[in-house]
Parts: sequence; C-alpha cells; structure tokens
Amino acid sequence: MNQMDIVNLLIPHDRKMPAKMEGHGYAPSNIALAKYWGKRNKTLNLPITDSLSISLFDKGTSTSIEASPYTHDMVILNDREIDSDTLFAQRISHLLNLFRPDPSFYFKITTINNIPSAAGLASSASGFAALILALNDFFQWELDDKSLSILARLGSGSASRSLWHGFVEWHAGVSEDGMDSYAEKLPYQWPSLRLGILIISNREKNITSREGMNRSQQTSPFYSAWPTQVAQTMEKLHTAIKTKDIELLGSAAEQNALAMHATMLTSSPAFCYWQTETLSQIQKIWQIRNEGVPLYFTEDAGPNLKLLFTDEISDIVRSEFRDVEIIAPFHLS
Ligand code: 2P0
Repeated sequence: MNQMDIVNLLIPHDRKMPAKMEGHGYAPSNIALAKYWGKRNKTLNLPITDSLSISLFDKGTSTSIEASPYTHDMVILNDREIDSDTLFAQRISHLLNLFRPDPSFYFKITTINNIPSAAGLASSASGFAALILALNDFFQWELDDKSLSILARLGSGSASRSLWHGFVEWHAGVSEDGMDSYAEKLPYQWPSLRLGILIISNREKNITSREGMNRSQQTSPFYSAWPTQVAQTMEKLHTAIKTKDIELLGSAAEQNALAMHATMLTSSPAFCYWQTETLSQIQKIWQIRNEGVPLYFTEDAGPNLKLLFTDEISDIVRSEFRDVEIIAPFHLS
C-alpha cells in the first residue's frame, strides 16, 4: 500500500477537480500528553502506539488554497514565499502530488501560522491538518472526520490529531493499510485546564522529530519499554480527564515526556533537545511542586516546555514565569 492507494480509497472518483476558486481551513496546534514516538510504517506514518493530545484552540494554522498561476507550487508562509528547495516546501508539494487533477496542475498555498514553528511547538501538525481541510473545501470532497484524519496523517503523523479542539485520541490501529489508524475527539470538557507555553528557544532544531523518532526506535535499548509506558499513560489520562484530576493528568504526561526523552539520550548516537535553560526550568517546576503547587510540564522534540495546571494557580504561574503564555484550551467550546 502506498499513499496514493489510500487517497484512491478515500476520495470519490467524481471529486478530483476543484469545485471552487479557493478552499480554506483552520487547524489548531496540539500538544501530546501521551506522545507519538515511533512508527510501524514510515510510508503511511502509522504509529507504534496510541497517543492523546490537547489542542491549543486559537493557536494554529489558517490555510487557503487555489490554482497556482505558475508551473510550480507556491507556498506563502506568514506573507513570505518559501523557496521550493526547502524541506518544508518539498513536504507540502509531496502531499499535493496526491491530489493534482492532472500532472500540470499546481497549487498556491497561503498559510498563516501564529505559533513559533520548528521549535517543537507547532511541529507540522496544524499545518498539514489545515492543508487537508483546505483541500477538502477546494475539491468539495465532503469527507467524514475519520477520512480527514487519515489524509492529514499522510502529511505528518501528529496532524491526524489537529483537526479538533479539546482532547483528541489517535488510535494506532493494527491494519496494514492504516484505515483503522485515525484520531477522534474525546467527549470531555475541562474548562479550568490551562497550558503554559514557556519558550526557551525558537531556534530551528538540528534533528527533525521524524529522524529522532526513527533513531530512538532503531537504536535505543529503552525503546522496547516505550509501548508499555504509553499504554499505562493512556489509562491514567483517560481516568484523569474523566475525573478532572490535574495531579493524575500532570504526573502521567510528565512521566511520558521524560520516558520519550530517555529513549533519545540512550540512542546511538545519542541526541538531546534540551538546553541548559530547559533543565533549570524543570528543576524550578519540581521545586514549586514540592511546595504543594500542582504544576506539571510536558516537552516535545524541542527545548521548550508546556506547563500543565488549572486556573486556580494561574496567578502563581504568571508570577513565577514572567514570559509564559497561558492558553485556555476550552475557552469557547
Ligand atoms: C507528538 N511529536 O506526539 C510527538 C512528540 C514530537 C514529540 O508527533 O514523521 O512531525 O511527520 O509523522 O508528526 C512530531 O512528529 O512526525 C510528533 P511525522 P511528526 O506530538
């Protein structure tokens, strides 16, 4: 099975031509509480484990799509045209290859991202999810949520989780074609839940998460423990979300993130996304928690931290971390 086979299975044959002049889509960024780290199929981005995320509501990507006036794809990110040689533009064109009405048709993609990219914050999740939503609008595919999630996954695994607000679970699935590997919104609200974005550095990372997860999977002796770790995290997160238990949610998410980073440190060659400041801030969080404040963190494939807490301690978080950006994921939902 290749990506084109999946597209042919999902998209109706009579919906291969654009149905409008422009298509639009918005997708929020998402932060995994149980991480996706390792694949059972690299072509289709099929994961080894389930994962569970929380979306960042109004932090995300808005994308418009139309026909390109040139004989190449155009990608305009935050008002700047991206060079077609960059990995970013190539990954987008690679996905667009699956949907061209004919080989001489090129797309113009205009995208606005209001989160710092390439710092382990945005990853590519909201970008590919917004692109699939814009394509769905442009071609009027009228696909269901499951199909949209599968198509977004072909662009980037974590994009499968970026189509909804709130808590989202991505089922790893077991089938070879990945038709059972898609994400779903969980039916729980937690209005007092907060995420704090603590930027340590916006510099581009040396090792992409794609490369990092492959290396961990292939070389870390700790990787064999990872699937069990995720299964335990998932169980704890489900209970925590149902009962609104921040201690359980925070401790499960924090341990899961540290276990993921442990597979990186024990890879060969070893690699690490932390900076000195990352560790200082982690020690500060632990110190605050030792004083009885329920504050936790998670960290992705980058040096930045995401604080996990509830609104009761927002004032403490603001006074301890001057530059923190606090997000209310259930703001209006
Ligand atoms: C996650 N990350 O669950 C984990 C935690 C990074 C650390 O999903 O190869 O960019 O495109 O499927 O989706 C980042 O991986 O990787 C990611 P591909 P992706 O959020």
